Amino acid sequence: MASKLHLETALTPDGWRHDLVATIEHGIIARLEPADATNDAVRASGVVLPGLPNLHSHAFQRAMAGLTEHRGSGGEADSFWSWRELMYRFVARLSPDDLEAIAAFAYMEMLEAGFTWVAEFHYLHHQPDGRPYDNIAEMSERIVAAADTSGIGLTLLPVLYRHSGFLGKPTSDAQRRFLNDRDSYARLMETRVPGGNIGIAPHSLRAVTLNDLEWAARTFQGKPAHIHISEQTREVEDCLAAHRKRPVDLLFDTIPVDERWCLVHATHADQNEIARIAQAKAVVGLCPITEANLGDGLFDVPALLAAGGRFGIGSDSLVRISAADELRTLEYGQRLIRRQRNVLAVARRSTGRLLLDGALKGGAQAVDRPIGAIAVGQRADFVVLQDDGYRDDAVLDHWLFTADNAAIKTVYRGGIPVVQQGRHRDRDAIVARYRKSLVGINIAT
Ligand code: NGQ
Ligand code: ZN
Repeated sequence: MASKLHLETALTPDGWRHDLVATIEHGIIARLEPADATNDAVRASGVVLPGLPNLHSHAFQRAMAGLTEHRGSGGEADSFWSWRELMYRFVARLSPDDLEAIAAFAYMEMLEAGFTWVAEFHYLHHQPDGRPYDNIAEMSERIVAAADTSGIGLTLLPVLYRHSGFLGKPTSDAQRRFLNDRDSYARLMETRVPGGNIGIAPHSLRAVTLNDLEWAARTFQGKPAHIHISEQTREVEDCLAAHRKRPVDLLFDTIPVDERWCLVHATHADQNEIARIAQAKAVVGLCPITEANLGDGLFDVPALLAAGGRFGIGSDSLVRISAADELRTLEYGQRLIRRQRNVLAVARRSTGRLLLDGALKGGAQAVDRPIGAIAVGQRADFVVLQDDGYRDDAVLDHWLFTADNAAIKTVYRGGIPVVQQGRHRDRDAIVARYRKSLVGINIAT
Protein backbone atom coordinates (compact mmCIF):
# COMPACT_ATOMS: atom_id res chain seq x y z
CA MET A 1 0.00 0.00 0.00
CA ALA A 2 1.30 3.41 -0.94
CA SER A 3 1.31 6.29 1.51
CA LYS A 4 2.32 9.90 1.10
CA LEU A 5 4.33 12.22 3.31
CA HIS A 6 4.66 15.95 2.80
CA LEU A 7 8.22 16.91 3.79
CA GLU A 8 8.26 20.61 4.74
CA THR A 9 12.05 20.86 4.78
CA ALA A 10 14.32 17.99 3.79
CA LEU A 11 18.03 17.33 3.35
CA THR A 12 18.41 15.57 -0.02
CA PRO A 13 21.49 14.62 -2.07
CA ASP A 14 20.79 17.85 -4.02
CA GLY A 15 20.83 19.92 -0.84
CA TRP A 16 18.05 21.47 1.23
CA ARG A 17 14.60 21.28 -0.38
CA HIS A 18 11.19 22.54 0.73
CA ASP A 19 7.70 21.12 0.28
CA LEU A 20 8.33 17.75 -1.27
CA VAL A 21 5.86 14.89 -1.33
CA ALA A 22 7.32 11.41 -0.91
CA THR A 23 5.23 8.52 -2.17
CA ILE A 24 6.19 5.47 -0.16
CA GLU A 25 5.66 1.89 -1.32
CA HIS A 26 6.75 -1.09 0.80
CA GLY A 27 8.85 1.23 2.92
CA ILE A 28 10.75 2.64 -0.08
CA ILE A 29 10.53 6.13 -1.60
CA ALA A 30 8.87 5.44 -4.97
CA ARG A 31 8.44 9.10 -5.99
CA LEU A 32 9.65 12.45 -4.70
CA GLU A 33 7.85 15.46 -6.17
CA PRO A 34 7.17 19.11 -5.41
CA ALA A 35 3.99 19.46 -3.36
CA ASP A 36 1.09 21.16 -5.08
CA ALA A 37 -1.66 23.05 -3.32
CA THR A 38 -4.14 20.21 -3.58
CA ASN A 39 -2.00 17.41 -2.19
CA ASP A 40 -3.53 15.37 0.60
CA ALA A 41 -0.30 13.99 2.04
CA VAL A 42 0.27 13.80 5.80
CA ARG A 43 2.65 16.59 6.84
CA ALA A 44 6.00 15.74 8.41
CA SER A 45 6.44 19.15 9.97
CA GLY A 46 9.97 20.01 10.95
CA VAL A 47 13.32 19.31 9.34
CA VAL A 48 13.51 15.87 7.74
CA LEU A 49 16.85 14.04 7.59
CA PRO A 50 17.77 10.52 6.56
CA GLY A 51 17.91 8.17 9.57
CA LEU A 52 21.45 7.32 10.62
CA PRO A 53 23.03 3.87 10.39
CA ASN A 54 24.63 2.69 13.63
CA LEU A 55 27.39 0.49 12.28
CA HIS A 56 28.62 -1.10 15.51
CA SER A 57 26.67 -2.34 18.53
CA HIS A 58 27.04 -4.98 21.26
CA ALA A 59 23.46 -4.81 22.54
CA PHE A 60 23.98 -6.70 25.82
CA GLN A 61 26.53 -4.12 26.99
CA ARG A 62 23.73 -1.55 27.38
CA ALA A 63 22.81 -3.17 30.71
CA MET A 64 26.31 -2.63 32.16
CA ALA A 65 26.53 1.03 31.16
CA GLY A 66 27.73 3.07 34.13
CA LEU A 67 28.83 0.02 36.13
CA THR A 68 32.54 0.18 35.30
CA GLU A 69 33.32 3.79 36.19
CA HIS A 70 35.34 3.10 39.34
CA ARG A 71 38.93 2.05 39.95
CA GLY A 72 39.91 -1.54 40.63
CA SER A 73 41.57 -2.38 43.94
CA GLY A 74 44.97 -3.27 42.42
CA GLY A 75 47.72 -0.72 41.90
CA GLU A 76 47.52 -0.87 38.12
CA ALA A 77 45.78 1.77 36.05
CA ASP A 78 42.33 0.86 34.83
CA SER A 79 42.29 0.16 31.10
CA PHE A 80 40.42 -1.39 28.23
CA TRP A 81 41.68 -4.76 29.46
CA SER A 82 40.42 -4.35 33.03
CA TRP A 83 37.09 -3.13 31.61
CA ARG A 84 36.98 -6.29 29.51
CA GLU A 85 37.35 -8.46 32.64
CA LEU A 86 34.28 -6.77 34.14
CA MET A 87 32.41 -7.17 30.86
CA TYR A 88 33.23 -10.89 30.79
CA ARG A 89 31.89 -11.28 34.35
CA PHE A 90 28.71 -9.49 33.38
CA VAL A 91 28.13 -11.50 30.22
CA ALA A 92 28.19 -14.78 32.19
CA ARG A 93 24.85 -13.88 33.81
CA LEU A 94 22.70 -13.25 30.76
CA SER A 95 19.90 -15.56 29.60
CA PRO A 96 18.24 -15.47 26.17
CA ASP A 97 15.29 -13.57 27.69
CA ASP A 98 17.71 -11.02 29.18
CA LEU A 99 19.50 -10.54 25.88
CA GLU A 100 16.24 -9.95 24.04
CA ALA A 101 14.93 -7.50 26.65
CA ILE A 102 18.19 -5.54 26.78
CA ALA A 103 18.56 -5.43 23.00
CA ALA A 104 14.96 -4.25 22.51
CA PHE A 105 15.61 -1.47 25.04
CA ALA A 106 18.87 -0.44 23.38
CA TYR A 107 17.31 -0.45 19.90
CA MET A 108 14.37 1.63 21.15
CA GLU A 109 16.86 4.16 22.52
CA MET A 110 18.71 4.13 19.22
CA LEU A 111 15.54 5.04 17.35
CA GLU A 112 14.84 7.84 19.83
CA ALA A 113 18.41 9.03 19.21
CA GLY A 114 18.15 9.17 15.40
CA PHE A 115 19.54 5.75 14.44
CA THR A 116 17.17 3.84 12.15
CA TRP A 117 19.47 0.92 11.30
CA VAL A 118 21.88 -1.07 13.43
CA ALA A 119 24.69 -3.49 12.63
CA GLU A 120 24.79 -5.87 15.60
CA PHE A 121 28.24 -7.39 16.11
CA HIS A 122 26.89 -10.40 17.93
CA TYR A 123 29.14 -12.84 19.79
CA LEU A 124 27.13 -14.03 22.80
CA HIS A 125 26.23 -17.33 21.17
CA HIS A 126 26.15 -20.10 23.80
CA GLN A 127 25.08 -21.11 27.31
CA PRO A 128 27.19 -19.92 30.28
CA ASP A 129 29.11 -23.22 30.32
CA GLY A 130 29.86 -22.92 26.60
CA ARG A 131 27.45 -25.59 25.37
CA PRO A 132 25.28 -24.50 22.44
CA TYR A 133 21.58 -23.92 23.07
CA ASP A 134 19.29 -26.62 21.59
CA ASN A 135 18.83 -24.21 18.75
CA ILE A 136 22.36 -23.06 17.96
CA ALA A 137 21.02 -19.74 16.65
CA GLU A 138 18.90 -19.09 19.78
CA MET A 139 20.74 -15.90 20.72
CA SER A 140 20.94 -14.64 17.13
CA GLU A 141 17.19 -15.11 16.84
CA ARG A 142 16.72 -13.12 20.06
CA ILE A 143 18.58 -10.22 18.44
CA VAL A 144 16.32 -10.49 15.39
CA ALA A 145 13.26 -10.54 17.66
CA ALA A 146 14.46 -7.48 19.59
CA ALA A 147 15.03 -5.53 16.38
CA ASP A 148 11.53 -6.48 15.28
CA THR A 149 10.00 -5.38 18.61
CA SER A 150 11.70 -2.00 18.38
CA GLY A 151 11.15 -1.52 14.65
CA ILE A 152 14.82 -0.75 13.87
CA GLY A 153 16.48 -2.12 10.71
CA LEU A 154 19.03 -4.87 11.37
CA THR A 155 22.24 -6.09 9.84
CA LEU A 156 23.08 -9.16 11.91
CA LEU A 157 26.80 -9.85 12.12
CA PRO A 158 27.36 -13.25 13.79
CA VAL A 159 30.88 -13.21 15.19
CA LEU A 160 33.54 -15.79 14.44
CA TYR A 161 35.58 -16.19 17.62
CA ARG A 162 38.12 -18.95 18.18
CA HIS A 163 41.18 -17.76 20.11
CA SER A 164 42.24 -15.28 22.74
CA GLY A 165 45.32 -13.89 21.03
CA PHE A 166 47.53 -14.03 17.96
CA LEU A 167 48.80 -17.37 16.60
CA GLY A 168 45.85 -19.31 17.99
CA LYS A 169 46.35 -18.55 21.69
CA PRO A 170 43.97 -20.74 23.77
CA THR A 171 40.80 -19.09 25.07
CA SER A 172 39.86 -18.62 28.71
CA ASP A 173 36.69 -19.92 30.44
CA ALA A 174 35.31 -16.40 30.32
CA GLN A 175 35.25 -16.56 26.52
CA ARG A 176 33.49 -19.91 26.13
CA ARG A 177 30.07 -18.41 25.37
CA PHE A 178 31.57 -16.82 22.22
CA LEU A 179 33.36 -19.73 20.56
CA ASN A 180 32.57 -21.48 17.30
CA ASP A 181 34.15 -23.62 14.62
CA ARG A 182 33.62 -23.33 10.88
CA ASP A 183 30.57 -25.64 10.85
CA SER A 184 28.74 -23.97 13.71
CA TYR A 185 29.60 -20.58 12.27
CA ALA A 186 28.14 -21.51 8.90
CA ARG A 187 24.91 -22.47 10.70
CA LEU A 188 24.74 -19.09 12.43
CA MET A 189 25.17 -17.44 9.05
CA GLU A 190 21.89 -19.07 7.98
CA THR A 191 19.88 -17.08 10.57
CA ARG A 192 16.93 -15.41 8.86
CA VAL A 193 16.72 -11.64 9.23
CA PRO A 194 13.33 -10.59 7.79
CA GLY A 195 13.59 -7.10 6.35
CA GLY A 196 17.30 -6.94 7.14
CA ASN A 197 20.50 -8.68 6.11
CA ILE A 198 23.42 -10.66 7.43
CA GLY A 199 27.17 -10.24 7.24
CA ILE A 200 30.34 -11.72 8.70
CA ALA A 201 32.32 -10.54 11.68
CA PRO A 202 35.64 -12.21 12.39
CA HIS A 203 35.95 -10.73 15.92
CA SER A 204 39.52 -9.45 15.55
CA LEU A 205 42.93 -10.58 14.37
CA ARG A 206 43.39 -11.70 17.98
CA ALA A 207 40.38 -14.03 17.92
CA VAL A 208 40.75 -15.73 14.53
CA THR A 209 43.75 -17.20 12.74
CA LEU A 210 44.72 -15.96 9.28
CA ASN A 211 43.44 -19.26 7.89
CA ASP A 212 40.02 -18.78 9.43
CA LEU A 213 39.92 -15.17 8.30
CA GLU A 214 40.71 -16.20 4.77
CA TRP A 215 38.08 -18.99 4.95
CA ALA A 216 35.34 -16.63 6.18
CA ALA A 217 36.15 -13.94 3.62
CA ARG A 218 36.06 -16.47 0.79
CA THR A 219 33.04 -18.51 1.93
CA PHE A 220 30.78 -15.51 2.53
CA GLN A 221 32.13 -13.31 -0.21
CA GLY A 222 29.81 -10.47 -1.22
CA LYS A 223 28.32 -9.96 2.24
CA PRO A 224 29.16 -7.06 4.56
CA ALA A 225 32.30 -7.91 6.55
CA HIS A 226 33.23 -6.20 9.82
CA ILE A 227 36.24 -6.67 12.11
CA HIS A 228 37.61 -4.98 15.25
CA ILE A 229 41.11 -3.78 14.45
CA SER A 230 43.96 -1.82 15.98
CA GLU A 231 41.92 -0.42 18.86
CA GLN A 232 44.65 -0.80 21.45
CA THR A 233 48.41 -0.24 21.26
CA ARG A 234 48.87 -3.66 22.88
CA GLU A 235 47.14 -5.25 19.88
CA VAL A 236 49.58 -3.49 17.56
CA GLU A 237 52.56 -4.66 19.64
CA ASP A 238 51.32 -8.26 19.84
CA CYS A 239 50.62 -8.27 16.11
CA LEU A 240 54.12 -7.01 15.33
CA ALA A 241 55.60 -9.65 17.64
CA ALA A 242 53.57 -12.48 16.09
CA HIS A 243 53.53 -11.50 12.41
CA ARG A 244 56.05 -8.65 12.00
CA LYS A 245 53.26 -6.52 10.60
CA ARG A 246 50.88 -3.94 11.96
CA PRO A 247 47.22 -5.13 12.17
CA VAL A 248 45.78 -3.23 9.20
CA ASP A 249 48.75 -4.22 7.05
CA LEU A 250 48.31 -7.83 8.12
CA LEU A 251 44.61 -7.74 7.20
CA PHE A 252 45.33 -6.29 3.76
CA ASP A 253 48.15 -8.76 3.12
CA THR A 254 45.89 -11.70 4.03
CA ILE A 255 42.58 -11.08 2.23
CA PRO A 256 41.27 -8.76 -0.49
CA VAL A 257 39.81 -5.80 1.45
CA ASP A 258 37.25 -3.83 -0.54
CA GLU A 259 34.17 -1.66 -0.01
CA ARG A 260 32.38 -4.56 1.70
CA TRP A 261 34.69 -4.17 4.67
CA CYS A 262 34.16 -2.10 7.78
CA LEU A 263 37.26 -1.73 9.96
CA VAL A 264 35.94 -1.00 13.43
CA HIS A 265 38.05 1.51 15.41
CA ALA A 266 41.34 1.33 13.42
CA THR A 267 42.48 3.76 16.14
CA HIS A 268 46.20 3.11 15.85
CA ALA A 269 46.43 2.72 12.07
CA ASP A 270 49.51 4.59 10.86
CA GLN A 271 49.60 6.91 7.81
CA ASN A 272 50.46 4.12 5.43
CA GLU A 273 47.68 1.90 6.75
CA ILE A 274 45.19 4.78 6.55
CA ALA A 275 46.15 5.28 2.91
CA ARG A 276 45.52 1.58 2.21
CA ILE A 277 42.08 1.73 3.86
CA ALA A 278 41.14 4.83 1.84
CA GLN A 279 42.33 3.33 -1.39
CA ALA A 280 40.36 0.13 -0.84
CA LYS A 281 37.22 2.26 -0.24
CA ALA A 282 36.63 0.35 3.01
CA VAL A 283 34.76 2.12 5.82
CA VAL A 284 36.39 2.99 9.12
CA GLY A 285 33.83 2.29 11.87
CA LEU A 286 34.47 4.99 14.45
CA CYS A 287 32.85 4.69 17.89
CA PRO A 288 33.96 7.97 19.50
CA ILE A 289 32.04 7.75 22.79
CA THR A 290 33.18 4.20 23.53
CA GLU A 291 36.73 4.95 22.37
CA ALA A 292 36.81 7.87 24.83
CA ASN A 293 35.19 5.81 27.58
CA LEU A 294 37.66 2.92 27.17
CA GLY A 295 40.69 5.18 26.78
CA ASP A 296 41.54 3.78 23.35
CA GLY A 297 43.18 6.80 21.74
CA LEU A 298 42.32 8.96 18.71
CA PHE A 299 42.09 7.87 15.11
CA ASP A 300 43.55 10.37 12.63
CA VAL A 301 40.29 11.36 10.92
CA PRO A 302 41.79 14.32 8.98
CA ALA A 303 44.34 11.97 7.38
CA LEU A 304 41.57 9.60 6.32
CA LEU A 305 39.48 12.42 4.84
CA ALA A 306 42.48 13.93 3.07
CA ALA A 307 43.05 10.55 1.41
CA GLY A 308 39.40 10.45 0.29
CA GLY A 309 38.58 7.75 2.84
CA ARG A 310 35.21 6.85 4.32
CA PHE A 311 33.92 6.62 7.86
CA GLY A 312 30.72 5.78 9.72
CA ILE A 313 29.77 5.83 13.40
CA GLY A 314 28.78 3.17 15.88
CA SER A 315 27.73 3.20 19.52
CA ASP A 316 29.63 -0.01 20.35
CA SER A 317 29.50 -0.43 24.17
CA LEU A 318 26.29 1.66 24.36
CA VAL A 319 27.50 3.51 27.43
CA ARG A 320 25.51 6.35 25.87
CA ILE A 321 23.23 6.19 22.84
CA SER A 322 23.24 9.35 20.75
CA ALA A 323 24.15 9.96 17.12
CA ALA A 324 24.65 13.65 17.89
CA ASP A 325 27.02 12.90 20.76
CA GLU A 326 29.03 10.43 18.64
CA LEU A 327 29.57 13.01 15.91
CA ARG A 328 30.29 15.82 18.35
CA THR A 329 32.80 13.66 20.26
CA LEU A 330 34.46 12.77 16.97
CA GLU A 331 35.06 16.45 16.21
CA TYR A 332 35.93 17.43 19.79
CA GLY A 333 38.67 14.77 20.03
CA GLN A 334 40.34 16.37 17.02
CA ARG A 335 39.89 19.89 18.41
CA LEU A 336 41.46 18.95 21.73
CA ILE A 337 44.50 17.28 20.26
CA ARG A 338 45.10 19.90 17.53
CA ARG A 339 44.04 22.99 19.47
CA GLN A 340 41.93 24.12 16.52
CA ARG A 341 38.24 24.48 15.76
CA ASN A 342 36.08 23.01 12.99
CA VAL A 343 38.80 20.50 12.16
CA LEU A 344 36.63 18.14 10.11
CA ALA A 345 34.82 20.84 8.12
CA VAL A 346 35.88 22.09 4.70
CA ALA A 347 35.95 25.76 3.72
CA ARG A 348 32.53 27.41 3.88
CA ARG A 349 30.74 24.19 4.85
CA SER A 350 29.53 23.54 8.36
CA THR A 351 31.14 20.91 10.56
CA GLY A 352 27.78 19.35 11.34
CA ARG A 353 27.00 18.93 7.66
CA LEU A 354 30.29 17.24 6.91
CA LEU A 355 29.96 14.88 9.88
CA LEU A 356 26.38 13.94 9.04
CA ASP A 357 27.00 13.46 5.30
CA GLY A 358 30.02 11.27 6.05
CA ALA A 359 28.29 9.10 8.64
CA LEU A 360 25.22 8.59 6.42
CA LYS A 361 27.26 7.51 3.43
CA GLY A 362 29.81 5.38 5.24
CA GLY A 363 27.17 3.78 7.45
CA ALA A 364 24.94 2.85 4.50
CA GLN A 365 27.91 1.31 2.72
CA ALA A 366 28.92 -0.69 5.79
CA VAL A 367 25.48 -2.30 6.09
CA ASP A 368 24.93 -2.51 2.33
CA ARG A 369 21.32 -1.28 2.36
CA PRO A 370 19.52 1.49 0.41
CA ILE A 371 19.54 3.91 3.32
CA GLY A 372 21.15 7.20 4.27
CA ALA A 373 19.64 9.51 1.63
CA ILE A 374 16.23 11.02 0.91
CA ALA A 375 15.93 9.96 -2.73
CA VAL A 376 13.91 7.66 -4.96
CA GLY A 377 14.76 3.99 -4.35
CA GLN A 378 15.92 4.63 -0.79
CA ARG A 379 14.11 3.51 2.35
CA ALA A 380 11.73 6.02 3.90
CA ASP A 381 13.63 6.01 7.21
CA PHE A 382 13.56 9.58 8.45
CA VAL A 383 14.53 11.60 11.49
CA VAL A 384 12.54 14.78 11.95
CA LEU A 385 14.06 17.57 14.03
CA GLN A 386 11.83 20.17 15.50
CA ASP A 387 11.90 23.48 13.65
CA ASP A 388 13.40 26.04 16.02
CA GLY A 389 13.89 28.65 13.33
CA TYR A 390 17.43 27.67 12.35
CA ARG A 391 18.09 27.48 8.62
CA ASP A 392 19.92 24.98 6.44
CA ASP A 393 23.12 23.55 7.89
CA ALA A 394 22.73 25.58 11.09
CA VAL A 395 19.91 23.13 11.94
CA LEU A 396 22.45 20.31 11.92
CA ASP A 397 25.04 22.20 13.93
CA HIS A 398 22.41 23.11 16.50
CA TRP A 399 21.35 19.46 16.80
CA LEU A 400 24.88 18.03 17.00
CA PHE A 401 26.60 20.66 19.13
CA THR A 402 23.77 21.93 21.29
CA ALA A 403 20.41 20.22 21.51
CA ASP A 404 21.47 16.57 21.17
CA ASN A 405 18.64 13.99 21.36
CA ALA A 406 16.15 16.58 22.60
CA ALA A 407 15.97 18.00 19.06
CA ILE A 408 14.46 14.76 17.71
CA LYS A 409 10.72 14.89 17.33
CA THR A 410 9.61 12.09 15.04
CA VAL A 411 11.36 9.04 13.60
CA TYR A 412 9.92 7.12 10.65
CA ARG A 413 10.79 3.62 9.54
CA GLY A 414 9.53 2.77 6.07
CA GLY A 415 7.27 5.82 6.24
CA ILE A 416 5.68 4.76 9.55
CA PRO A 417 6.29 6.80 12.72
CA VAL A 418 7.93 4.70 15.46
CA VAL A 419 8.96 7.68 17.60
CA GLN A 420 6.62 10.62 18.20
CA GLN A 421 7.30 13.64 20.41
CA GLY A 422 10.69 12.03 21.07
CA ARG A 423 9.11 8.89 22.55
CA HIS A 424 9.08 5.38 21.12
CA ARG A 425 5.56 4.07 20.53
CA ASP A 426 6.14 0.98 22.73
CA ARG A 427 8.40 2.62 25.31
CA ASP A 428 6.43 1.58 28.40
CA ALA A 429 6.28 -2.14 27.54
CA ILE A 430 9.92 -2.29 26.42
CA VAL A 431 11.13 -0.48 29.55
CA ALA A 432 9.06 -2.73 31.83
CA ARG A 433 10.62 -5.85 30.32
CA TYR A 434 14.11 -4.37 30.51
CA ARG A 435 13.70 -3.41 34.18
CA LYS A 436 12.54 -6.92 35.02
CA SER A 437 15.69 -8.30 33.43
CA LEU A 438 17.92 -5.89 35.34
CA VAL A 439 16.40 -7.10 38.61
CA GLY A 440 16.97 -10.73 37.60
CA ILE A 441 20.59 -10.11 36.55
CA ASN A 442 21.06 -8.29 39.86
CA ILE A 443 23.23 -5.45 38.60
CA ALA A 444 23.73 -4.29 42.19
CA THR A 445 26.33 -6.99 42.83
C1 NGQ B 1 33.90 -6.49 22.39
N1 NGQ B 1 34.72 -4.23 22.60
O1 NGQ B 1 33.96 -7.46 21.65
O2 NGQ B 1 32.89 -6.20 23.03
C2 NGQ B 1 35.13 -5.60 22.48
C3 NGQ B 1 35.97 -6.01 23.66
C4 NGQ B 1 37.81 -7.43 22.73
C5 NGQ B 1 35.48 -3.27 22.10
N2 NGQ B 1 36.53 -3.60 21.44
C6 NGQ B 1 36.56 -7.36 23.55
N3 NGQ B 1 35.19 -2.00 22.27
O3 NGQ B 1 38.05 -6.59 21.85
O4 NGQ B 1 38.57 -8.37 22.95
ZN1 ZN C 1 33.01 -3.75 19.36
